[in-house]
Amino acid sequence: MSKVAKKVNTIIIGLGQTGFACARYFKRVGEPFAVVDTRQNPPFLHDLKVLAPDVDIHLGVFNARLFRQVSRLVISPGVTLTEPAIQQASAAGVELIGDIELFVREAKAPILAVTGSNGKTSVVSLLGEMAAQAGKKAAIGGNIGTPALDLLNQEKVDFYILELSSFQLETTFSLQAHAAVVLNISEDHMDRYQGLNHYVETKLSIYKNASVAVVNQESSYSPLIPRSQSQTVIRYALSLPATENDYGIAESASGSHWFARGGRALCPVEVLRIPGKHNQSNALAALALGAQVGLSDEAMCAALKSFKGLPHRMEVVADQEDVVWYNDSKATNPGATAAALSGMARKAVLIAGGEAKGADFDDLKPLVAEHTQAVILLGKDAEKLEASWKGTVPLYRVGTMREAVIKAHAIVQPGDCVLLSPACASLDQYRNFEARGDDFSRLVKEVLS
Ligand code: UMA
Ligand code: ADP
Repeated sequence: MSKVAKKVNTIIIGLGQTGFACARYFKRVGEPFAVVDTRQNPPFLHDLKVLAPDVDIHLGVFNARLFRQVSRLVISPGVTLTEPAIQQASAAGVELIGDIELFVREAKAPILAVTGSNGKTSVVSLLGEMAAQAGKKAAIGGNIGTPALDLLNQEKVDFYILELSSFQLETTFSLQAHAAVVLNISEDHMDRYQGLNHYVETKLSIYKNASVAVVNQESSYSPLIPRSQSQTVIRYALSLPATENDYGIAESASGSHWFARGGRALCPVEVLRIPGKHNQSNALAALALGAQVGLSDEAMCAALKSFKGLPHRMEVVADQEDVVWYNDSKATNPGATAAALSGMARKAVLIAGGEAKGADFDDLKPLVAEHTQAVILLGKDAEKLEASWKGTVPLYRVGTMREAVIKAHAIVQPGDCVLLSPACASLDQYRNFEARGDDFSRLVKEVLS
């Protein structure tokens, strides 16, 4: 069937979490819509039929003729805009937007918007904890897992905290964040972009029309940010703040290190329980953003102290016989694995590999040489990692996570650690990064028992 009903002006593309949230939204506002998905049995098919029994659902290859019959396509982030049928519709004047665009057109409370190649969920969660400590109601969503449109159902929201992926930013045009940050940019999703510049440009679009741009001074993208006269810029870095508005780290006379805004010391760095310099950088970003919505320094520091970190991000899953086992399954790109290795006081037996998403692993080579005693490689693109890291430390190839954990147990030395930080996506062997991390944690417990 390549026709939509006459009254339908909107097609939702993709029936995952985003598509189904869009369907609920359109149902609520009384806007007729149709849904398409390339899979024969997409995740929310049954739920959609319950929600809207009469809605047109088109499954199978995308159809340009169908797309040209409406005035807008609402596209899920996992669907690439370069799909020929989508491009043909766009050329014919059909509007291409995403769920975040729909959200920002409706949202009434200020928005804190967070993107970056790594650290988004950590910063957004830390901000959520800061809001809770300050007694404010923050509604948190986006790429973190709760579709943004669902946040519109919440009442008495003081502000929104949105985690935004580059995929979501591609289809967002009206965002006017109260404050926005790009935490860092390193190669990711290179299978979807024409090159790093295209990816960087997409990430930086979060700053467009933001009242306050929070900028990581240590990131190489910062000179590229488009400047606007009316925008306030607040910078942060892991060094002494350069101006009174900037955030950084100061050293006291006694040699202790403090998170600081300008000349004002906020709290000792050591209160932060999440490990590594990258998490100190995340804490500074959260402090800078939180202050923009009026959170007090006291509440924000209390949150830095109470935040325990998130599963699958440098999570200690065992500490036995002087060997620490870390689950960093969320390290799905080389930048995250670089942060894990740089912050490591112990030598690591690194378990890495999976789906490379077009990434280049050569930059990790010096860190592998310096911080690991051996590397165990698995997954679809293991060969690519092996080629990049040859000549550093012993590299072992295995087929499964079970073999990886058994091998790690056999070779790790007391005083060292075992680090699952794959630098790759999990989808070649697992449903998602959580399933990979859970499998690792379970196997570690089994092997150590
Ligand atoms: N689909 C097609 N054709 C395609 C691709 C997908 O029809 O070519 C369909 C699939 O069959 C499926 C639906 O689209 O039915 C899935 O849509 P989706 O892949 O956009 O995923 P959602 O379930 O809508 O989840 C999305 C985000 N997923 C992606 O960006 C890939 C989730 O981020 C996000 O939490 C959710 O919206 C709510 O906002 C996940 C993610 O992996 C965690 N993000 C990437 C990352 O963090 O690296 C960007
Ligand atoms: P995201 O939501 O952007 O994927 P997460 O907070 O979930 O970010 O962390 C993903 C991975 O990146 C984890 O391995 C984590 O240890 C690492 N990470 C967190 N913050 C940073 C950062 N600022 N720089 C580099 N890596 C980071």
